[in-house]
Amino acid sequence: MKRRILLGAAAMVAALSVTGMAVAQDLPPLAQKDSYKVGFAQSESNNPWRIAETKSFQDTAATCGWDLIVTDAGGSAAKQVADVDSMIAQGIDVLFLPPREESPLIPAVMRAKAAGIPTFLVDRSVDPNVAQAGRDYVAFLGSDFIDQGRRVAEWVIANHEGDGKIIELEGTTGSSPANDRKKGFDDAIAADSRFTILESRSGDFSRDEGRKVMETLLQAHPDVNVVYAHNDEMAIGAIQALEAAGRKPGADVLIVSIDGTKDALQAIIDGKMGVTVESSPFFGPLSCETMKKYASGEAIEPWVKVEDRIFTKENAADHVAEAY
Ligand code: GYE
Repeated sequence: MKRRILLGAAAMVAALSVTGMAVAQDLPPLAQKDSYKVGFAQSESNNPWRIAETKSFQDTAATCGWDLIVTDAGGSAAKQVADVDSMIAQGIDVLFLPPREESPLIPAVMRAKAAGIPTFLVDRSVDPNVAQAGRDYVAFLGSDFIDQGRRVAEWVIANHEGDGKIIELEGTTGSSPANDRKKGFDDAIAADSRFTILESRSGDFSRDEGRKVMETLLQAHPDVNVVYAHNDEMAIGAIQALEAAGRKPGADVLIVSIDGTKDALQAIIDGKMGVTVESSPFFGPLSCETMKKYASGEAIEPWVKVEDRIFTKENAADHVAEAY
């Protein structure tokens, strides 16, 4: 790990020291055309968030002049790498990639660059010590996951009375949102001595895994009274496990999470969940806009940040109809 950090830093210094602009000039250019062969290499389709994201790309294709190839890696980083290789072989002009995990997808990013294909990371990022926006790929389009975790923690601190005994359900191990949502939450909650994290374990961002992990952790920690899930699907799985064990989510256990799915907003309306900080899956229009700017020669920020709302009992009913 240390060695990789050093190598990454050395490479960056070398690139910068040639001329101030060398980093940006390293990227493959994109011609201005009426239509583009575009690849979107989805990581999995086992939850409403991923399905909404894929649909957003498909809905954008016609208006943005995309001849769109979509693949589904079915939850395997190795398959996602192979999917990108196959897109490169098919001669795509542009790649949109949500890297399932931070490190395993880096070779795919590097091969796309070597093939002269500009790559935009969408919704998840890669290890910044190894691959960098503005040098190895154009930009990361997505949310501030550390901030999302911090906002959940701040909401819990402000709204939970008495001591908090927390179970944390982490997202996919090695994914940027799991790493950062953990960091943001854990650092912020540590500032209030009322709270203890009893245990933190991965539920792979999936409802079913979330339910199973919650079942197991509930046996070990019956005193839990707060569940922080890194996404709504795992929060819903946790609610199912708690109810099956005779607990009352919303009354004796506070459930908090991230995303803003229809089921989560409904759980807030039903009083079973306290808060979900938004993480939008609707990347199609932003991807189109950013790609067109890049093709026209405009400078692209390394991080095209998405602003997230927050959903609680104050506003969940206003948004549930349009949610996915
Ligand atoms: O929160 C989760 C999905 O990468 C931001 O991945 C995304 C996350 C999202 O599976 O539900």
